[in-house]
Amino acid sequence: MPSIESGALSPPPSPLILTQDELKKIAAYKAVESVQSGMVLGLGTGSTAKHAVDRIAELLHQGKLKNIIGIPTSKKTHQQAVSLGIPLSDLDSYPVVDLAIDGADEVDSNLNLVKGRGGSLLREKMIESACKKFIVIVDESKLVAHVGASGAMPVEVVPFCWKFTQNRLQSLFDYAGCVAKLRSNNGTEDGEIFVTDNGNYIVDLFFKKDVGDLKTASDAILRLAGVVEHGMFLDMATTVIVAGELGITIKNK
Ligand code: ABF
Repeated sequence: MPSIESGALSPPPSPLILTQDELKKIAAYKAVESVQSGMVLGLGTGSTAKHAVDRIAELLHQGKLKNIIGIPTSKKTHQQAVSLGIPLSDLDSYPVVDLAIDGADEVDSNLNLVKGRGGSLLREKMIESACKKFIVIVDESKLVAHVGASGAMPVEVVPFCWKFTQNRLQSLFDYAGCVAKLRSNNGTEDGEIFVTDNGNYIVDLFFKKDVGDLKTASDAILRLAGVVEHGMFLDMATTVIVAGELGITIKNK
């Protein structure tokens, strides 16, 4: 069972309502307190992880952190880190990552995650599965009872005969009323197809009913030829930091 710590925000809760972005920043800054000089760091993607990357750069420039190597989880984060002067490398050179800090789309009480609505799930999963410690940072809107029960479950697929793969994915979860949709840049069916950093497409799965055991669902998706990876991150997060109006909650695996 995950253990839970709670703490007041600093400064303590006030009548001021914090914006969602302020909550994301609070979670991100809390996570960066775990970064130590000399670490190889997985740098996450998304609006929450962006705050963590900014903060790491700030501490580097202040001389409070030294000899950090960042491994970015997307081209966008790569650009951000380069612009901030964070030294970068990759998994080929550093196959063991000390710590990754990244956001998520959904988090359940067992610290299982849905990620990839931002489109970077493959690099995120490669880097975060190579980590000794993986801290997930979210605002409280990301907490769910069951991952995959609401919103898209992204699956990265090769472009070759993507409709075939999409149909097979939908059939796989027929029992859960699955609707599989190719992701486009503007969210419409006839919009330009969204292409990942790896040149692949994303099929988003929407379930009307419970998919059942997540590990079984994960294995079934990964067995389909044409699938590259999916956005279920099961048993990977070691810590989840949740920022809410009443304070920070830290859940440890
Ligand atoms: C990444 O960014 C993703 O895996 C997830 O899809 C998304 C979360 O975005 P945000 O922090 O902007 O809500 O972490």
